[in-house]
Amino acid sequence: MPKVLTETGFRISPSFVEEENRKALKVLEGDFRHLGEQLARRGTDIEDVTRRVQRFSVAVPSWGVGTGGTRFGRFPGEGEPRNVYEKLADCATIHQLTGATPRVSLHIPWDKPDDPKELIEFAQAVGIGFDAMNSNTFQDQKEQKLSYKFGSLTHTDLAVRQQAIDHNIECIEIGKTLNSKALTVWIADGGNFPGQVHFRRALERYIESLKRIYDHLPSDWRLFIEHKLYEPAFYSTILNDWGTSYYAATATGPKCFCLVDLGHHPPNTNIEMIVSRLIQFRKLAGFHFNDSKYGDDDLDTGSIKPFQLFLVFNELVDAEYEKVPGYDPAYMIDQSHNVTDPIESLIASTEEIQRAYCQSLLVDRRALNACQESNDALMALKTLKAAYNTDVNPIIAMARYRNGAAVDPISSYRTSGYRKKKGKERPAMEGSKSGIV
Ligand SMILES: [Mn+2]
Repeated sequence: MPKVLTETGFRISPSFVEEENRKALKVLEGDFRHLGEQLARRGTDIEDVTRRVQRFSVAVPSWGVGTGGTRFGRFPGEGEPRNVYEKLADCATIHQLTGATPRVSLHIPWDKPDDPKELIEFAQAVGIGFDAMNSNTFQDQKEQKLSYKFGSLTHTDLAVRQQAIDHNIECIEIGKTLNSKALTVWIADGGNFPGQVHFRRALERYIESLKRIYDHLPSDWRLFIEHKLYEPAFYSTILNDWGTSYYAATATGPKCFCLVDLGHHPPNTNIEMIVSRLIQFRKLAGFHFNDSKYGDDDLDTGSIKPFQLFLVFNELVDAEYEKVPGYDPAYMIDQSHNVTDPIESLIASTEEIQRAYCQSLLVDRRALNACQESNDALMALKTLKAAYNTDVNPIIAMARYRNGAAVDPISSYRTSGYRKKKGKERPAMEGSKSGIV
């Protein structure tokens, strides 16, 4: 057993979860049976849907278990994780209770391990694996020679670009030891003033840099890029929309794909249509889930626009249903938790993602296709709404139970006293903070 395991302290015992579940099971079984009868009348087998929900998973970000912040500041929470091991311990707790988050996405250098072997042993001991690696060239590090103030992969100075390329290659090297299979390139390059950046030349430099990173990609890895309308640059960003992202991914190579982050578009954008386009063009990498009212708010998934989330999943499930070749989306939550316990927010968000997926599985696709072919607009919407308006809580709870997780994860989490215990175990350290962009 790795030495650090004993240092991360309290864990919720499996017998505690079992006892909590025992109390909730009778009511759940009744609700599940009732919903099963309803769905059977619609020709849907609840057992089949439940099995598919059981198999569904989403990655959690290591930076999501600390309290985030805004440009105004940050209000640290009790018992926040202070290092990568404590972050993994919190992520493992989320997986223990949801049964749906078996992988963690690391951000380098925030999570750079001193000893990758020890980190793997620890992860295995707490039952968690590693998702995509995330690079960071949006802030300067202590030992760093050159500054990213005016860009990284698109910088006018070749030496700065090379430094950023080298950092991304280092992320791949660390990821190889952790059995990760993807690199997400985080890019903050852009301009705050008209005239500051030559748009065409900057994009050329970006794609050239991306190709140099791509050259180092292992054969079974994928490279993810992500468009974003604005922020941190407020006038122009290098990958400002999905079209530019699609072009850059295509120019870079067949293993380069486009991520969609729900908060990276102008308000009222038809994001489900962007998803459909990227699926059609075989370039959808997957998702960064969160929710948005105005911009990249990083609010909890499903808290603002649950119908939009359902419509996005409707496209994803449709691609599954039609067996689009090469379709293999990577799902990750990318949120900033400012006023809630991050563990509770990540549990609740996981549940909302499962809900949208489950509702999409209930769409009668033959009926929908018939409506589309006969131009019956009203019944097409009603077909979608029949699925969306179904209360699928019993399926999600049963999927959790059958996966050995908690029937009511937030209730069990609160009853366990996890946060209070971590508050005692993890006194705040000078300089410990969670970054989020
Ligand atoms: Mn994102």
